[in-house]
Amino acid sequence: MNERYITAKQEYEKIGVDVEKALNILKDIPVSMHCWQGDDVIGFDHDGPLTGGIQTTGDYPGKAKTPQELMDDMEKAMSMIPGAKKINLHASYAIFEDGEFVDRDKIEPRHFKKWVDFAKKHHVGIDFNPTFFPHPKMKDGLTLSSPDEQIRKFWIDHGRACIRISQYFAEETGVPCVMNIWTGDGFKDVPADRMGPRIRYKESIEQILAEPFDKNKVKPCVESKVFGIGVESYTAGSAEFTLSFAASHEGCLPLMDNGHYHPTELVSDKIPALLCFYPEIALHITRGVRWDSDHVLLLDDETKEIAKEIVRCKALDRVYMALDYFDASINRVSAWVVGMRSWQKALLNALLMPHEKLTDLQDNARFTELMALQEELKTMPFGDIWKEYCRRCGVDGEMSWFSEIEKYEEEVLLKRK
Ligand code: RNT
Ligand code: ZN
Repeated sequence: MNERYITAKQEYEKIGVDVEKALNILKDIPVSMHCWQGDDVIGFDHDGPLTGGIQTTGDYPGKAKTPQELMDDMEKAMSMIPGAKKINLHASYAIFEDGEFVDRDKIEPRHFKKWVDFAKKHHVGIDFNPTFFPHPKMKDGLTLSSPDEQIRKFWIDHGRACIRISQYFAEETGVPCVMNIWTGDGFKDVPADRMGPRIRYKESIEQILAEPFDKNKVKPCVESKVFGIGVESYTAGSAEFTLSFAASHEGCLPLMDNGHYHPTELVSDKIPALLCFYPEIALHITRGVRWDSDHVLLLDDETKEIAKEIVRCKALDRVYMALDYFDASINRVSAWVVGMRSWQKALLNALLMPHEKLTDLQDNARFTELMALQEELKTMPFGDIWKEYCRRCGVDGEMSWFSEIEKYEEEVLLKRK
């Protein structure tokens, strides 16, 4: 333990914060790292391009093109990130061997066996996502809400296959699998019927959830969205739709992606509202710049505020946290490391606050002191605690991890075809 940590710890003790307790809590909070940052959301079951209202921009060299490359890159990133982790997969990352190929409605647990081996090697759980985008069976931009019954059936079967795979992940890893349903279904221009697609979407999700599963092992979620690229006027899975769906279907969680709201809406404020009603909720943590741009997560004000709400609400065991962004313009391994470390910092910052004292000031209407104390907290010696936390987790607490990235880029990424 270094001098600076000891002094910083004393500073926090003066305001009533137990630093050791904070560090112990933090290291066990599982944060789900999304595999799709590593290959620009392409996957292994088709040749791109990415469609469905989402887009990556940039052409940085060295992206992972095979399962082995993706796993190598994730492993490299994970070695520089402190704290407990999960990995987050999409169905499009199924691994086919010996020339086999099956379409998404027919995928099986065995197509993910290598991912299970990878998860076991790193002692992490797996979260999962059916992939309702880039695929010929997306008809006129619609999947689960399509008016074409055959199309809907294909995607319902895909969802059901994903429930079975999610259960397999949970059983193999011993960690519950959060299975998130997101579709970009919607229209570019003013629709004639806004309710029809939503009724069909509702019934399709119900049919997916009719697949038998153990509610303690599989945690299905529905993720909302405002709009996508080329789908600007209407999204079937709007905020009201998904919240109402989750509220009326036991065992289904709402998933909030903070890039999926109007620019002045804040997910930090929505978290405590939802926690009043739902036993568990899920998050996609991202950084939207002017729109749902999915920039790499940074330690900005809203990121800190989201973490604060989870901690303040004593909901660390009720909120499933996953990162969701994809930047193709910078080193992709560094993108993971920076984003995951930023979220760890946000959680640490939240854990290093005297929440009871702050709440007491609010409840006693001592708003002048509340404001003053909240401002003081911003200049506490946070960095010294962060460095000690990283040291204990066996990762670099300063920036020398970046030379590892440069070395990996030179020796591995730039040598890829
Ligand atoms: C898209 C959603 C969705 C995807 C991932 C790849 O806007 O955020 O969660 O980013 O499933
Ligand atoms: Zn998302």
